[in-house]
Amino acid sequence: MIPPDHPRYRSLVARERIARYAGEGVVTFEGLAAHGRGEAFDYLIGERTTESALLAEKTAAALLLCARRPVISVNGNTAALAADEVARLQERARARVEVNLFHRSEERIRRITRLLEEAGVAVEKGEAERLLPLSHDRALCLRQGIYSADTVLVPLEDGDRCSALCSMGKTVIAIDLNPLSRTARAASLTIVDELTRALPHVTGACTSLSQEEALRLCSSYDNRKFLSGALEEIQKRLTHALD
Ligand code: PTJ
Repeated sequence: MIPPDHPRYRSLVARERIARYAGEGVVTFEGLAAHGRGEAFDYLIGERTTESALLAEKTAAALLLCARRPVISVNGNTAALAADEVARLQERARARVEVNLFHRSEERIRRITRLLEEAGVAVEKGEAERLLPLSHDRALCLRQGIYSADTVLVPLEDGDRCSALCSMGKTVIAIDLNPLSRTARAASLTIVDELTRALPHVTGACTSLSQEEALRLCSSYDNRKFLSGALEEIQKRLTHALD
């Protein structure tokens, strides 16, 4: 039982969830390592949504609203930490949700699908085909899902698939606390924020953005600015760490 007044409450709750779902085979051991890397970068950006990340979150909402076929790609960590938020975003963004795994097994797909459905997510199903230009199992996806999407939201991604999706002409929105990762640099738009803080902001903006503002954001964003915004934030915090 983690006391809510603990200064690191959110982080400890997230750890507890990710460890519990690792025990249930939803999250992999590699997913635990990825979570730890995320925590380290979150510390560096001050465990809060920066101004630059908030603008990226609004821009992500605009891209989803302006898309013809938006798809949210969900892996083990995302399902464990944010199944409810994925359900809310799916509804507001009218997006399809597909489970796509790096460490793929039919058993994990089933478990993650069940967890998402219990949270109210409508999950795409069917026979996955090797449709992405990749040599590992992340090439497997659904024809009516990720393959046909024009815009894909990929939380906690690996760089290879992000590049593959971009090379297919898709708009790729990544959520990644590490602004230096290959994913962050390859994506069309990167949200450098923690997943469970980022998703509610994207969902909220899906409701509040006017069509005019959404179109303006879609046509004027520059991912390098979001990445340099995050790096400047980290630099500032490191410079003043002992003040
Ligand atoms: O469930 P699977 O089999 O698809 O595997 C999922 C993982 C996450 C293991 C897989 O995609 C992977 O290996 O990812 P990477 O290459 O380690 O990248 C994950 C990135 O997400 C890292 O750059 C982390 O900093 C970042 N990250 C981790 N936790 C969070 C995060 N970013 C935002 N919010 C988090 N909670």
